[in-house]
Amino acid sequence: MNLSQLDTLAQDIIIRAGERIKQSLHKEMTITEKSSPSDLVTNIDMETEQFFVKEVSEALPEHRLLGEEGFGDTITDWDGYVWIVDPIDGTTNFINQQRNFCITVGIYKDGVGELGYIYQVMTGELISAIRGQGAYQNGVLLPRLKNVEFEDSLIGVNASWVAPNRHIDHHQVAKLIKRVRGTRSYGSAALEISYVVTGRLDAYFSMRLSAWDVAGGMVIANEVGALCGTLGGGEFDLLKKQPFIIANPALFEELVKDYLIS
Ligand code: 2AM
Ligand code: CA
Ligand code: CA
Ligand code: CA
Repeated sequence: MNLSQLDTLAQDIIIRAGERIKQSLHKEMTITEKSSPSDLVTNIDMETEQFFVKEVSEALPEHRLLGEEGFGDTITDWDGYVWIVDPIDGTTNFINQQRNFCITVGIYKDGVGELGYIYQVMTGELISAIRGQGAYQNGVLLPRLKNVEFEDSLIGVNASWVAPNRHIDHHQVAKLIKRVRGTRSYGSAALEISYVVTGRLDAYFSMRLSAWDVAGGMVIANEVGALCGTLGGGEFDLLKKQPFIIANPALFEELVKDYLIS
């Protein structure tokens, strides 16, 4: 199967997974706490991931799958093809709002992101990318990002920017927030990444994200010239939970050096 056929298959599975989620909204769901009362999972998160595991293993038995809910494979290396899947990114939004959540998938080959997807289920917006072939919004080529100034920028923030934490200097963050045009908070990392790659936000930062939150988004980011990394500006390690930053190329370095590293 070539990359274009793999892309068609992946898009088909993602759209069908989204249909199943939409149908599930009419039924009662089961909500379970994971690590804390704000860290929830529903039966729909789990059933959606199981759907991916079934579809991928039937079509491509040699491909492995890493999913947030743990129904895929245990991944300790990146040999061969690995699908990195977040079946519902923004579970709290899914539960409380029945919108503003995404399915996001990255398909990596030997550790290199080849295909990336962020599907906003309730609006039908699908951002997709094949490495080296550009990023698309429902089939329409996305332009590369134009440089922006801090003063004209909108940045995605979440509680980890403002609640005290040992990683960042809150006086610097307050200066940043005063300098930019505005801040927004959407509650789904993948949704916010999709907003950065389409220029609706100019940066997004979160304190503790995992491979499944960002794998698809990083492939898309490359195709539009958005820069991704972790605190210190280094590469995001897909085997670790760590801070994640995505930004317009004109903002990335200054954002990390002057505002985020304490
Ligand atoms: P999730 O909905 O797939 O869990 C805001 O909560 C964003 O941070 C979401 O994209 C969410 O992904 C992600 N996130 C990562 N780890 C989280 C955690 N422990 N609790 C809540 N959200 C988490
Ligand atoms: Ca979760
Ligand atoms: Ca997630
Ligand atoms: Ca999730």
